[in-house]
Amino acid sequence: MRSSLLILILCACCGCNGLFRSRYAMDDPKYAEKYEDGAEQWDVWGKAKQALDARHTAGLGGLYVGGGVQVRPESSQVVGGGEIGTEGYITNWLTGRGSLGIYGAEREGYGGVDLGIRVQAPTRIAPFVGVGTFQGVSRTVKSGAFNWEDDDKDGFIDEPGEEYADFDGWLSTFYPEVGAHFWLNGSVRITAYGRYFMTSLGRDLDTWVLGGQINVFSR
Ligand SMILES: [Ca+2]
Ligand SMILES: [Ca+2]
Repeated sequence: MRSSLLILILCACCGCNGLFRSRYAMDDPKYAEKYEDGAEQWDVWGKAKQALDARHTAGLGGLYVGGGVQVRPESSQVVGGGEIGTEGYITNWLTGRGSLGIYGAEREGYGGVDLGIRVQAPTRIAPFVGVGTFQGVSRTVKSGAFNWEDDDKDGFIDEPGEEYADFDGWLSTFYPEVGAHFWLNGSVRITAYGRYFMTSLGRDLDTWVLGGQINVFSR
């Protein structure tokens, strides 16, 4: 984070163009209005302010796609998935978001609705903390070898290796979240996050979900 800030400030000083140009969000009307007359070439602090300022974000809203994986050192299965949702800036430091997501592995999975809020710095590189909840259904594969039923409908009852998929009902999770955003320009933002999933199935199943998302905002 510190090195990224240094790069931004260095680029601001050098007036370099491209990804790290000092007036990065000129495609946003409010930002463009504010910095229509850019800082003078050797106005280092003026350039740095332009390069870091994201106070114009209040009122922005838009769609995002994202995805992540569960970090479970004790399991060889990788549970991963994706989501599509919408996020909006209530103020320039507070966003609300909601999405539909589905995550799975070969033998398990879950899908549902994700809702959350984030408190973030109104800056181009924006660390944030948040809280959220995921509500949905989960599915696991269980052994059907000892229940006197032909679970897989293959004409044999309780044959070796017989299994069936079971929906466990509602999976309800709550999570705190930490992460950081980076604005590519005035409308596109990329994000990396970590969420500590605490599920209704017990503390033994708590996991970290590491993920990312890309948002496209407009007014
Ligand atoms: Ca059976
Ligand atoms: Ca069977």
